[in-house]
Amino acid sequence: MSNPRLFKEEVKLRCIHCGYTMDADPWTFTCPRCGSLLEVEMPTNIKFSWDVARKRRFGVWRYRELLPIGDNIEPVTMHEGGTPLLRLRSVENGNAYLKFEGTNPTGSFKDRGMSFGVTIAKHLGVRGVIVASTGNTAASAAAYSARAGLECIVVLPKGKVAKGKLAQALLHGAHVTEIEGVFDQALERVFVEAVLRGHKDLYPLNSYNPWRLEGQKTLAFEIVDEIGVSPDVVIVPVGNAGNISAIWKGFKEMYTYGLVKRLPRMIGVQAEGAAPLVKTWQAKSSELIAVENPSTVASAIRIGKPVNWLKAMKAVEDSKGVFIAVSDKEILEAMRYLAINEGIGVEPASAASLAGYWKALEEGIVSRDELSVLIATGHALKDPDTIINRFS
Ligand code: AN7
Repeated sequence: MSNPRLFKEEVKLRCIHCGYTMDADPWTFTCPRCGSLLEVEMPTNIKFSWDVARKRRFGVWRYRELLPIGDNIEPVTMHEGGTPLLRLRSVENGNAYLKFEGTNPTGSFKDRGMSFGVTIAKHLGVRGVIVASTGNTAASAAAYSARAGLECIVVLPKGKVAKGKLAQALLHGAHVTEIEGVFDQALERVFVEAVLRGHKDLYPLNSYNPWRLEGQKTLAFEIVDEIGVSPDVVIVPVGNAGNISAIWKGFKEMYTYGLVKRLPRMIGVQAEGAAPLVKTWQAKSSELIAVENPSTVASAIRIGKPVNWLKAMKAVEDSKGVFIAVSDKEILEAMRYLAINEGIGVEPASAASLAGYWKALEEGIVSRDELSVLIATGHALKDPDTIINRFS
């Protein structure tokens, strides 16, 4: 039998800056014309029905027709996604739901994109995958590449990764390289090793890889699958800004296909000490205002130069949303609040979505009766040190 098609027919890559469009290619990460980021353009005519989809398990692969992957490609999966959407009963009569991504196989939303990305890597026949990470991407890449029988190389900022995440990367047998500096330097290193050198033996799975984000857009599909409509507001903690871009893409595609009648406002939340997108947004700047030495208790989003900044700016602008900064104190209060009042244990970065929701209510950006979905990106056990140091 001939090799199955990796991508569906008519899937394209499109530059988010100049609009240049090219054929689908797993190894092109920047626009050949202007160097900006690419996004996956789905075919206009797909066959999707909720009834057919709902015969499959709730999760990433339920929505196969809405993903660019070829019909006969076998996924590398651990039943990621299908996470609970929990009503926050105690939040001041608000109409807020929390999508608890901590229940994914490795404890964060990264598993959605990693299942998708490692499926591509396996099909390409590479030796392994490589990622820079603040922790969760490393944990997820390590587990999914182990499942696929691939090597995994992770580049981490030394001494700055929460223990649970480092432990997972080691447990699953990843080769760990630690570098001086923050995530942004680790990412530059991976880009040089995996992309600029052009060896094509290690598949890079950071979020400049537009294919990985296709797995993450299923967060939007699941929300609509469960509540039947688009919420009014979706609130997302933002680091490298891949997730907010992916979720918005998911909603937009459902709108294009007539699966929803309206779109939510996207609210991106950053920590005050690592808020390049809030600064760029407030200054209405057409260039990223980077943060040189990002600092926050929420180590997952301690990122000063988000690679997907332009995608995220567009998502927030097009959706009539906003970027909000919250302090470490507010993040820790929200984390403790969820744990004590709702029984939900999340890591600090994830609690930024509740802290952002509170701020948005206070500032009149969101009203209490609006249906708001808060993305809680990772599990509390990821970062036990913060819990023991701050709450005991
Ligand atoms: C719990 O693992 O960047 O805005 O290298 O782990 O898509 O980057 C993690 C990011 C939010 C931000 N919440 O998502 C990594 C990494 C948690 C996270 C984010 C991350 P993006």
